[in-house]
Amino acid sequence: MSKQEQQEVLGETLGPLSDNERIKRESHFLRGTISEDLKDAVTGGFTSDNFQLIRFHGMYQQDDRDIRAERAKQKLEPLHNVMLRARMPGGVITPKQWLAIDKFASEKSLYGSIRLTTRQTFQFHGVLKPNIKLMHQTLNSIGIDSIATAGDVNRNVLCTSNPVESELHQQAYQWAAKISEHLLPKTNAYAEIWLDGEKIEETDQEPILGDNYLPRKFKTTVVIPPLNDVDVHANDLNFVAIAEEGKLVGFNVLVGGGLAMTHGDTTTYPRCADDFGFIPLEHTLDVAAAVVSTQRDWGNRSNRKNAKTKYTLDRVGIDVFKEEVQKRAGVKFETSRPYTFTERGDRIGWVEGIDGLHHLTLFIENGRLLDFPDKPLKSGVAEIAKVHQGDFRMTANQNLIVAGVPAEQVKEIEQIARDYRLVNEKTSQQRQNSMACVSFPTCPLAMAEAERFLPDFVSEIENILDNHKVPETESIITRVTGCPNGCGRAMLAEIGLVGKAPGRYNLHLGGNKAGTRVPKMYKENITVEQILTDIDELVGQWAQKRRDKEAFGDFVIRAGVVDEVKVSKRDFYA
Ligand code: SRM
Ligand code: SF4
Repeated sequence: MSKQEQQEVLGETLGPLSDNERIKRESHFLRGTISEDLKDAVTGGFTSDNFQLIRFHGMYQQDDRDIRAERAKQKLEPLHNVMLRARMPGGVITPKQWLAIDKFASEKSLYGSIRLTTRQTFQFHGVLKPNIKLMHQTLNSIGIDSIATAGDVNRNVLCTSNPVESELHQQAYQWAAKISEHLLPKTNAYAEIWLDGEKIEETDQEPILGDNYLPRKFKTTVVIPPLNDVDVHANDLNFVAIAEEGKLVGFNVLVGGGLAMTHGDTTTYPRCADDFGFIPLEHTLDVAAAVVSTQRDWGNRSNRKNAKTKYTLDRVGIDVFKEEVQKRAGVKFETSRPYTFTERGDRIGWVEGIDGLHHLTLFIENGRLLDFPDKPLKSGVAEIAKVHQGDFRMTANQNLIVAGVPAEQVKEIEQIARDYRLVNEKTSQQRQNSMACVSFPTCPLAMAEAERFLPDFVSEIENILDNHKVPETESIITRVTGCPNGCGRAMLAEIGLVGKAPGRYNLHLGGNKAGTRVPKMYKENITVEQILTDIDELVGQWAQKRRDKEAFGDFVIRAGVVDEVKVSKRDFYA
């Protein structure tokens, strides 16, 4: 490689470093002046550097956008508060932990809700400055932290949450937990700031993440085919479990997925991950560290919009990146072992695992657990937690599994779930397969409604399906994100709405059931009325002209409504 090529691979020719790089460098291993800022009672917020740094500790500064203008009129600063996102590899949480987070959300957060996320964890919204330390100490007392659930680090590691094949799930879950630990920041900053821990500067070394941490957020999953419930193609690094006779023997490794883009910037695009090949189990942690460190050294630190692994792969070439990972990990990827993904959703209702235990998946619309006037959902889960002897699993589809229920307790749990409206047989397949990000009022980046818009939008889609006599057993994977960042994973949906402005969205079509295809933009910046008119027309065509059980996302491509996105960099905007 010539010197110039080397510099290009290292990203040295991409321009001056972004300000986030300065913030990380000067942060003294993520400490900044957060502790001092916490004591400043004059403002409810954090200074600009700490505003970024608290993310590495799992928090975002927010304010309620519904009341922002009103407060400004009254010459008040926005009602600053933080959102916290916990670190829960594989989404596993015990009933005791649940009861503690339920209590904290009820007593100390502005909204009183627990929000299950698309990455298998929960968020508290609306925690005011005086309660932040208490929040971390409460979590710590029950064995939960929020380290590295945000910021330029490896985030919460996902793992297929379907516990039916319990033994395999258990093994996969243990790997998710190990990978999470292995890639975690080593600085003691979290313990010092939030848990009043002793200052231990000897630990100030980051052998994997590097002293300046990663160029951008980094996401990892462990998935058990044929279920792609974690949506691997939204993630930088994925370990696809390969089993022989029910025992995990290794992983196929997929690198470079990600869904975000920026309106009007065609250098940004959603992209599926590439298959690097198979590795035996014992190389898992080395490969994880090698992918992370290659991205650490080669990722774009000048332009944060082009900083994720997906862009590094497209800039340096997949083969060059893969070769470097092999070199750093000291392994050679073997030919990928065969596997297929067939579906993504959670199986709502009861299933019996191979170990004879029972698992109840509760559909939680938008993942929002709150006591609604007609549905006391949050109290219902707390009541289950009081008697449940197994654990809970948060899914990557914002649902909750009551896992590991012995046969003799099934009736009791079922009764509680029914009493609190956590079970509703009338919920359609369509609703179960629809999802939205948080968006308004808490998300500062929201351009259009998502969570608050989804329930009525789904009702309209249900009517359309009904009018065209689509059987109730069928549905179209429909997702809404309030802006092009893609938190609701609309860029892997059959119908994807991407927020553009209040009441206006870009309409994308053509994802598939397995989640292995990015949908293409069909129309830009259109109203909800227009979207429903278009969907009505297209569902009508689908219902009449589909072949066998052809899915909607496949039909719109075959019928030429949109082109297939095969290679994002080439096809997404073509
Ligand atoms: Fe996200 C930023 C919510 C999953 C891509 N995301 C945000 C913030 C924190 C807004 C901000 O930066 O201030 C949102 C907070 C809203 C709120 O009030 O809670 C937010 N993201 C969420 C959650 C809660 C959506 C949900 O409805 O469940 C999900 C939390 C996941 C978790 O537990 O860790 C969430 N975010 C995702 C996903 C989906 C996934 O990972 O499977 C994506 C797309 C996949 C990807 O990363 O490519 C996603 N979020 C983003 C981005 C764009 C990143 C990029 O590559 O440019 C941002 C903005 C950013 O980082 O600059 C963002
Ligand atoms: Fe906020 Fe946009 Fe993510 Fe929705 S997609 S939560 S609006 S950042």
